[in-house]
Amino acid sequence: MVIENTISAAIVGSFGNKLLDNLNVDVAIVGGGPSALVAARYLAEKGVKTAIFERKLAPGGGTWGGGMLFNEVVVQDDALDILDDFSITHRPIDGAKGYHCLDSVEMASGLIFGALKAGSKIFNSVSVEDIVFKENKVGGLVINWTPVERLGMHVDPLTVLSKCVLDGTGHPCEIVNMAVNKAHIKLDTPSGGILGEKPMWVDSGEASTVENTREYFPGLFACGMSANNIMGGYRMGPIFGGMLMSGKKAAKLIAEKLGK
Ligand code: 48F
Repeated sequence: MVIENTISAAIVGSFGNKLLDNLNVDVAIVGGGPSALVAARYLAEKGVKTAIFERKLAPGGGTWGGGMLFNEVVVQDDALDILDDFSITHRPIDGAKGYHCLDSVEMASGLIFGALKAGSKIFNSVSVEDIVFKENKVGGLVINWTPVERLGMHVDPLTVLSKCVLDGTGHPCEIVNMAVNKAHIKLDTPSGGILGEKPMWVDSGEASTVENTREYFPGLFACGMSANNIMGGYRMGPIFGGMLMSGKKAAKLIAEKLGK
């Protein structure tokens, strides 16, 4: 085979095998933001078969841009152990005891690298356009290429089956929205629906992001800003400890559910 063909065959074959191997996973995670990447790493480390489906070309979600494109973020003491697990550098902020600054590009790339190295797979440029809903349970995802979605092409999707789905789609909580609007499920929330994110209150939002990370319907979990939107928590801006701790909590709850 000539080299051009060898390279193309290697890419197509390798990707084909990766996708085939992940058409049936333990946990299908939607979105590759910070909370999802942390969850993926700790799940994979426990031997849970985990794949992330991320709409954009680059996973990392809202991490890259820091605060208003100044590429630094802040993390509080409570989440430093997670940064250390990922070997991400942090330094204390003078005059703000308990808070640390870090480079947002190192954080995004470190979280992605850590999730992959632990054994999770990431499918980027893939949009989740629907859920699989069978026998009153969320059983997987309906996926398509993001360019197909963006161009509005009339192309049927493929499906990924999973024991659990984790909604890590950030502010819009897209997957839980689909479940509520299309499958007409009642969530485990005070109203049975999505309460809607409140404006900014940093410390309240940080705490509630972790509290609100849980299972909202059999087989359907939410983490990060998605969880906060579902339960009507406050937003918190470029402080990321809550996102990291939310991901770790999601991994623990899901692993327990799966008996791992
Ligand atoms: O929003 P995002 O970064 O998720 P997060 O883990 O973190 C929130 C913080 O970045 C920040 C914050 C910190 O204080 O408030 O906002 O909650 O990442 C969500 C990812 O999900 C992808 C989206 O492209 C982004 O990278 N995503 C959203 N909907 C879909 C999706 C979908 N339907 N299919 C695939 N990916």
